[in-house]
Amino acid sequence: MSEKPLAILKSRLDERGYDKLSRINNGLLHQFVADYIKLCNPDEIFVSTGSSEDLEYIREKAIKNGEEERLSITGHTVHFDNYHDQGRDKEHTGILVPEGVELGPAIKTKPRDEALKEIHEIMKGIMVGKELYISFYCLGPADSRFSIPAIQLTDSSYVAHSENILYRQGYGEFVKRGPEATFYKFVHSQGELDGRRTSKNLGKRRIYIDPEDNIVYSANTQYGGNTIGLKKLAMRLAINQGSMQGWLTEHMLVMGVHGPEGRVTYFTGAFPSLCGKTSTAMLEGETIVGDDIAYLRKVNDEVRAVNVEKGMFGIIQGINSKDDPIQWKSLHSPGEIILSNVLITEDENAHWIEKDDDVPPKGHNHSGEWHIGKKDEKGKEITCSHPNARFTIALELCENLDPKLDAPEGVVIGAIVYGGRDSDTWVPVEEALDWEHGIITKGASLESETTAATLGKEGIRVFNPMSNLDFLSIPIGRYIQNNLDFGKDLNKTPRIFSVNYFLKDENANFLNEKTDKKVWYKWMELRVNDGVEAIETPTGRVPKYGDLKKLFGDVLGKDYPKSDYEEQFMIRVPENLAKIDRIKEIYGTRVSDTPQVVFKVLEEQRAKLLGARERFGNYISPDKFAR
Ligand code: SPV
Ligand code: MN
Repeated sequence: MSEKPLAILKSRLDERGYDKLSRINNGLLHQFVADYIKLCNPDEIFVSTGSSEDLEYIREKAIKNGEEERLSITGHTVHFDNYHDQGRDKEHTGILVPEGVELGPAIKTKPRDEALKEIHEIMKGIMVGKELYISFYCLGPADSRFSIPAIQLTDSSYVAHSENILYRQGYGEFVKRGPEATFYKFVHSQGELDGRRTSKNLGKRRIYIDPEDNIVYSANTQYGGNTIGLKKLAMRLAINQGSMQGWLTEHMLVMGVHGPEGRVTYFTGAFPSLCGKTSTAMLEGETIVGDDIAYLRKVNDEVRAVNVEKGMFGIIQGINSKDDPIQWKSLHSPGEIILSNVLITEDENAHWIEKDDDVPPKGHNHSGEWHIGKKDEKGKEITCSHPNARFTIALELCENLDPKLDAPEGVVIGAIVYGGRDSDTWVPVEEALDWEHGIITKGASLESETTAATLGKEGIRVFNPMSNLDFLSIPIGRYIQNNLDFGKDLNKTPRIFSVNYFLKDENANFLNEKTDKKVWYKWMELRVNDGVEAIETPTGRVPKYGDLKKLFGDVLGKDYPKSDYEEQFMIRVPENLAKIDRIKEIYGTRVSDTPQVVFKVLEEQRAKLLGARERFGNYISPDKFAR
């Protein structure tokens, strides 16, 4: 007979560690931990209950073992990933599917049996000479119907430290739920390290998601998007679970937008990586609930959302004192912050792309010792920080934190926003005609020019429905249908909007300043509360010039000339028609289970655009549609 899990744990853990694990009355949990201790074979094991003492232990270990270095500001540290491990590895990330299951050509899958064999082979003995950290978390607020407990095994103190900043501790939930607990499981190993303490065997980098067992495996990588189990890895498990249970897991920020007389309307917003999601969630004057992942449920015929996380793993590129004053302040105040892949100078200060002040001439960064002009092995100039360099911070350190972060029932959602990197098609802000129109022509039609958040070439327009394509673990058509169904039978359906922060003129200059988005959110808040009228165009409802002019004055103290409005909000018929062609082509060829209504709604939009072109030409001022 095989050894009992508790006996294995007793033989491998010290007394305190064993005590902590055996206090959780859950045989499946013990079995899981015992299995992976046996397989990975760490030298030491530390169990964290999330007590301040345990959190301190992990923080200190990250410094002692060289995964992080202290910086000049108290509490700040820096971590480096391998030069070639700076983004999510889409190529080697796969959903494990049993024989006969198809998720369609746009979702990366691996045959389950084969992949399990491969990853177990890779992980055999992978933690020899290392310490294993075992931590417990709760995805979502404590005592909430939204929430899911999770356990992480990792040999990286940086990963455990990051999770302690980003997620709510869950040891108590495990103890409380006992044998009832169903939970997500994450096993990560950074594998062998090089002299700079970064993962060495990138050829064997693998991230495998197994929805059948709710386990995710990650090996030979350190970059957060590949390793922080609770983040994008858990998201794939939750999308699958939500699909079976009638709720949604979305790549969305959650924020409170503050209207007149103290009114707060909660928004969610989906944006692909590096498209302004965190800076939107951190807009001055509004309050943040979350910046990356939300669970949405229908409760009493309303849409409610919680932030799965309690911290941010945000992009640091471009943060400066003018455009991002709140983040700027947090990044210059003492507190627990991990920076990753930025430039560190001799006096232990951090610098990043487009920070205030000049780039220091030298320092060390994700490429090792660095100086201005340094080139990599392909002759490409290495920027001072990586474009996907990040900061990890608890939301409680942000002065704009919304008081409802931990509300077990979440917040009622009044609006859902979709936006991507789009230089020439969508207007800066537009309301969908209704739920179905919004889900199809905005969410399901989202495209974005690629960025540094994933490995590969930047600047190519790609299809990214709801900005969630990278994380889907169910067929795209089913996911779109789930979204369509979600809006049915509601008391007050959230309004759906699109935004475009990246519209350019013919000389490739941005048509808007970064801070203009403050106005778009105030306008949307008024729309949700019937405080302002709009103009119905073939693509949706756009603001009236006078309303924006007033808001630009009130919110930004800025004039808003009519010529700016005309240029930004003209309906670009050829570009919109071309987009419909692209999207229809994708849903016709790369998605095998597209709901028919997608084609119908896109065709209706095409017909409206063609009708408008007949009357007014290719580029049409919104005023032409005003009644
Ligand atoms: C994103 O890229 O969307 C992120 C960071 O939020 S990652 O953890 O890499 O997914
Ligand atoms: Mn994200």
